Amino acid sequence: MTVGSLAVASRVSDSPGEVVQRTTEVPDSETHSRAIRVLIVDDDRETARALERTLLQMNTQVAVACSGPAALKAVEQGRFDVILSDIGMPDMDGFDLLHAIRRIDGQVPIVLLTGEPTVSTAARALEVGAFRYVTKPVEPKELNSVVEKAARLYRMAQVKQQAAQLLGQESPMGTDHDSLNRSFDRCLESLWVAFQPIVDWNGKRIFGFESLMRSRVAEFPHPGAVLDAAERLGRLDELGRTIRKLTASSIPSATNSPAFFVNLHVRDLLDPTLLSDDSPLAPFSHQIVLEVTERASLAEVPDLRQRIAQLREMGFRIAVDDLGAGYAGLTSFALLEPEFVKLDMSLIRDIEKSPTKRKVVKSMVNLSQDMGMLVVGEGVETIAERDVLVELGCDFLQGYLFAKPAVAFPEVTF
Ligand code: G
Ligand code: MN
Repeated sequence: MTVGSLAVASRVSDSPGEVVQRTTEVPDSETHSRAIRVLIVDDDRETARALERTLLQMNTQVAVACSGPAALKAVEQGRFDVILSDIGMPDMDGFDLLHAIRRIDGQVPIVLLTGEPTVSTAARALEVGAFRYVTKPVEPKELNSVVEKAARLYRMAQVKQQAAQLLGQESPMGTDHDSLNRSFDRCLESLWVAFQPIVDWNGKRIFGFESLMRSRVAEFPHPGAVLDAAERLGRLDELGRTIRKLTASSIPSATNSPAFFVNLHVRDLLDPTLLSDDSPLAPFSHQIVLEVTERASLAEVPDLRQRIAQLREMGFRIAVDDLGAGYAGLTSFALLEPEFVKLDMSLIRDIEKSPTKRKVVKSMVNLSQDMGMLVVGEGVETIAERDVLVELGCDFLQGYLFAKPAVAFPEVTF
């Protein structure tokens, strides 16, 4: 089997290692938006052809590789906006290919396809940083939509990088994969967690603390930058485990057994160590509230209900974080049936000046309490905001007014 190079457009070859490229004829009016460059990787030529035919119906430029090594060669030589790869292939499977491509291009979205879907491969695909996991046969509509979304995301990543350069910000995302990995190693080694009190204002006591990850490495000046890098490097698991270990190590030194609120990334829900009995948080599970943000979709977590049920069985409680900031629907509520609800600070800001915000928050507080949930108002910065939230019946409050996140454990003057 020969490993072919990227053939010139419209040349057709049937040799298995060869990469073949075709371009759609695009009417003039559409040429302003550049064709999406897609690489299809599948050892089954029929499938590859079918995918190619579908994609050529949209504004794409398609190359086909019939093996992992041929695909790698193509990625080394050309630029792609999206890579669609089969998982089961003889020379190099889709996961190995994904890892190999990440060494060359840290950002290009990779969609993994499989004819034999299982929960564990789906979980693994997302854990290692695949953009999507799709089951074959793929409906043309779904294929087009996934490819379009992936290409758009890739362009956004590139534009963000350009913006950072323009603004003179040294973006670690612009650096190559290996040096980003090294910076991230340093970041993990020196990572620390800050704690911010969550108060019961009426009872004049600290109810608990939220643990918040903090970086000491200049390339990642804020937690968002750490998360972006972890996502890009496929190292979200390591990050989540580090945060949970650091949080757990502080818990024994707290007095009066407060609750501890720990933020989870959606991908943490796929990490088997979260559910394992010897995880660092497990001994304190009855004190722990796991926060799941409203900002991200939970659609990609297979078995979500079962995972959440298992966490509850272990003693953990669940909070929906950033309520009001995310998706319009109530899917996270329905799926998680949380014990706590955390209202996003955008709803809290200047609430005393906005009758609309007061009405919305009042309804949220009432509905949550009707469902047996406790409500935390986040990001409280002023006395006026505090007083309104107390009046509206918020159970707990958190924000700079009481204490900023700091080393274990900041105090509050009531
Ligand atoms: O998404 P999540 O709610 O977990 O984010 C909490 C973030 O909000 C933390 O980074 C924390 O530092 C920040 N934060 C906490 N209290 C306040 C506040 O009163 N005002 C503002 N602007 N940010 C806050
Ligand atoms: Mn939070």
